[in-house]
Amino acid sequence: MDLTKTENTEKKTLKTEDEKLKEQQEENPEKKSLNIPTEEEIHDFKLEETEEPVKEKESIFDRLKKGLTKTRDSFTSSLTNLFTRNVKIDDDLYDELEEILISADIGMNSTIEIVDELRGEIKKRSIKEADKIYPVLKEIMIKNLDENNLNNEIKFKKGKLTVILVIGVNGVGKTTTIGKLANNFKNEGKTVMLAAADTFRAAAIDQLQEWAKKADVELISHKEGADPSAVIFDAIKSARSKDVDVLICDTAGRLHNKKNLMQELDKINRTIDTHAVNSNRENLLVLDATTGQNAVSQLREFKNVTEITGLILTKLDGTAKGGVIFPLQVEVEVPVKYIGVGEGIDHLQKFDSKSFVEAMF
Ligand SMILES: Nc1nc2c(ncn2[C@@H]2O[C@H](COP(=O)(O)OP(=O)(O)OP(=O)(O)O)[C@@H](O)[C@H]2O)c(=O)[nH]1
Ligand SMILES: [Mg+2]
Repeated sequence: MDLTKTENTEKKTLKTEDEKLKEQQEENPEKKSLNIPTEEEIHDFKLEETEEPVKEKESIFDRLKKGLTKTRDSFTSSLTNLFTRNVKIDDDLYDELEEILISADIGMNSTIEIVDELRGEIKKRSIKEADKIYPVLKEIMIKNLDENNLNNEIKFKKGKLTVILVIGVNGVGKTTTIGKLANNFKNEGKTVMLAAADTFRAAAIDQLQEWAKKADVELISHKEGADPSAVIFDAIKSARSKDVDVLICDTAGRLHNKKNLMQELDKINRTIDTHAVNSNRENLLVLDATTGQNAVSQLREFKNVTEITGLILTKLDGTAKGGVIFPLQVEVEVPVKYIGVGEGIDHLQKFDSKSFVEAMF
């Protein structure tokens, strides 16, 4: 299969979607609906979160908001419509609410959970008017993500090597995300090394080399067709001798049901376990948010065959409906650690449930 071709087509599609979104926004600036956060709220939130320059952070949040425009527009207008059209809070209203949540990719089980909790809260708080439901719903959604998101930091220990293995199916954004992660960690003052363990084709090694150059970090690579475990073995040795803080390993795109590729992954895992004894381990699964419920199946399938310590959800600047984060995190219970909001080196952010739900509404 010509993977380069697949990438190019995907890139084109995404670009077009991006352009479409831009056009839509120009035609329909700042759609007003209930509870869309004000600029001040966004600003305050960002200030709490980090001490980095506010301008850049705002622009990343805006990018996520813009990416989720499609979801937000149909989601919030359907919700507003539902809550203003109905005066009475009854089963029909809850049924319709379930449909709206499911259409935002929230998934059946998470939707049922959210709506059940909402029913309870509405009763407990003696809310009688439908138009008071909206903020309670948002509160519950944030809480649900938060509860399952307590442990979404990558834990670094001073003086200890952290090895991050990045896996996922073809074209989800593994290599791009590694470039962004390298840049992020480097900006945090860590020393970073990359291992080009996608030896499937030369272009994959060159692509990672480009990212290494952009992020200004070292890369360990072998030739096309080499054993990925051998690349990782060398990289661990080199990282150890140079006191590197983080080693991030790229891997070839693979499906959980391709036996030989899964055996290769086993071997990679064993190589890290054996030769990076005492290191911090992370196995991050990259998922493309535009694939909706398919991303949930990918997580379940990968989780059955290998350990996954966290997720990175990419392409949230495209046509993705962000709701997929609920089944991933709440049902399968794997924390989303980072989200990708573009193709640039700065377009990765730590996942934060509050700003995510704010961007969705
Ligand atoms: N819009 C957008 N595009 C992204 C994002 N992350 C990755 N991409 C694009 O997705 C395409 C595939 O990215 P890669 O990083 O090559 O994906 P991969 O998983 O390494 O692919 P394989 O190595 O072929 O399995 C590229 O065109 C990237 O620019 C993102 O967050 N947003
Ligand atoms: Mg790749």
